[in-house]
Formats: sequence, C-alpha cells, structure tokens
Amino acid sequence: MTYTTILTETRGRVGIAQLNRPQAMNAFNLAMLGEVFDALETFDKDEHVGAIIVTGNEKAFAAGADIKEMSEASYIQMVTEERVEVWNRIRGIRKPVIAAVSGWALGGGCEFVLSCDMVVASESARFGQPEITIGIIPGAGGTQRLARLVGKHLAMEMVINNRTLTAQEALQFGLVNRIVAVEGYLDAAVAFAEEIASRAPIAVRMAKDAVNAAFETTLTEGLAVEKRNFYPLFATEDQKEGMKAFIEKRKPNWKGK
Ligand code: DAK
Repeated sequence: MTYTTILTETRGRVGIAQLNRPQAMNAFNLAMLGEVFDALETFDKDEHVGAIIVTGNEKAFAAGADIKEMSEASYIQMVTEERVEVWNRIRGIRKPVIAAVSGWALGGGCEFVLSCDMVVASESARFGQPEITIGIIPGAGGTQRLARLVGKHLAMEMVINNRTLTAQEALQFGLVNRIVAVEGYLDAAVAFAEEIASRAPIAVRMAKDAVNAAFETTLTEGLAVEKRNFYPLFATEDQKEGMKAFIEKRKPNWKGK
C-alpha cells in the first residue's frame, strides 16, 4: 500500500510509522487512521520486526481527530463509518507498540498513546483530552484507559476540565515510561525499542497479551490468562536456549520458535 499521510521505515528490528500531516498538527483524518493501522498490521506480520514505534514530529504527536473532517458529521455517519471499529484495530497488534511522543498528544492523539504498550516522551510532550472544549467527549477509549491509568480524579479533571499534563506529570502519573531530550527523541525511542526487539519474540507476545488481560479481566481471570500463556513457553526452543545460555554464562540466541 502506498501511503500519503504517514511515512514508514525499518531501523534494525524496529518498524517505525510516522504520522505525517504537519499542516494539521497530525490530526487523524480517516485516511491517516486507515494508513497507520495498515502499517502496524504490516509490521506485525513482518518476521524481521520485533517492536513497532508510532511517532509524529517534534511539535505534535497528534492533535486529535481531524475536527474539520468531523465537524459536519451526522450521528448516522459517525455510526455507519465504523470509526470505533477502525480505532480498535490497534488491539489486534501482537508485537509491542511504543509511542514516541513529542509536543501535543491531544484527544484522539492521547487516546492513541493510551492504546500503545509503552511511551517514550520528549521533554516537550503534552497530553490532554480537550474534547469537552468542542462539545464532545473522548470516543476512542479516553475515558476508560485514562481513568485506569491515572485514577478517577485526575481523569475527571482532564476529561471534564481540559487539564493537560506535562511530560514530567505524565511520568509521575504512569502515563509514560521515560522522558528524553526533544533533540534526538526518536533515536532514543528506537534504542529503547531495539532493546525490546532483542528479547525472545514468543515470550514477548505472551507477556503483552497477559499484561493487557490485567486491564480487561478480574484477577482470577487474569491469572488464568497468565497461566495459559506461561506453560506453552516450555514448548519453545527459545525457553530451552534462554535457560541453557544462562547456565553457560553466554547471551541467548533467540529463534522465535
Ligand atoms: N483537527 C483539524 N485541524 C487541526 C487540529 C485538529 N484536531 N488541530 C490543529 N489543527 C490545525 C489548525 O486548524 C491549524 O490549521 P490552519 O488554521 O493553519 O489551516 C493547524 O493545525 C495548526 O494549528 P494551530 O494554529 O491551532 O497551532 P497552535 O500551535 O496555535 O495550537 C494546538 C496547537 C494543538 C494546541 C491546537 O491546534 C488545538 O487545540 N488543536 C485542537 C485540539 C483538539 O481539540 N483535539 C481534540 C479533537 S476531537 C472517535 C474516536 C476519537 C475521536 C472522535 C471519534 N470515534 C471512535 C468515533 C477523537 C476526537 C478528537 O480528538
């Protein structure tokens, strides 16, 4: 597929999808949404890719859904265009997805970040759910994922009163994994992703699936998912290799088998 709203590249074992509508602060129109999920799914199927980065530019990760595209939409259109289903495609990605955020991550942009597995933020990153200021509420998981991550009171303030978080606050409240300098923020994210991509691939997938279950299930169900994902790893060559390498005091050579 030829993309017009995103750029893609692979660095080592890291697949990178860069949102590229700088004239609109990388606001998600339907075309960009379709393209970014297509890129994620393509990287997910590529055996040479071990981790995926989604990024924007220094000024904006993404300033939300494209308000100009959405402004005249009717209720019927919003429902029939299956916009919710499009956003949900991120849930099907099995490899780790890392958001590399600089500048604004607002509305749908913040919700996209919340759907990723880990977040590297530049010092200039700002997170918020300003939908209330244009008469709507978050529609791509913002009320739910944000509340689970930062707690009820802060989520309420962000969703109801447009509180934005600095990178430091986002780190404090568990929304990002680390903060890096604006200059070279993508390189820092790639280094982080390379480390993740160097881990045993099947175990990484099982781990992602199990941690995600913590957000969707009771503890008993979640522990059952963990058990279901733990035992099969003893049927992989990588488990044998990993433990043998430890005993032989050498680095493991993962096969992804
Ligand atoms: N949509 C369209 N254009 C946008 C935009 C957006 N979200 N954000 C910025 N732009 C455009 C501006 O209109 C401007 O275009 P021109 O006037 O030059 O043509 C250009 O980007 C530069 O923006 P500014 O001149 O405003 O730049 P500033 O540095 O002054 O301000 C800003 C940057 C990011 C603080 C500001 O642009 C801003 O507040 N943007 C809007 C943020 C916002 O309200 N975001 C929430 C959008 S609603 C759904 C799922 C999710 C959603 C909807 C449905 N379903 C599952 C159905 C999500 C909804 C949203 O995200």
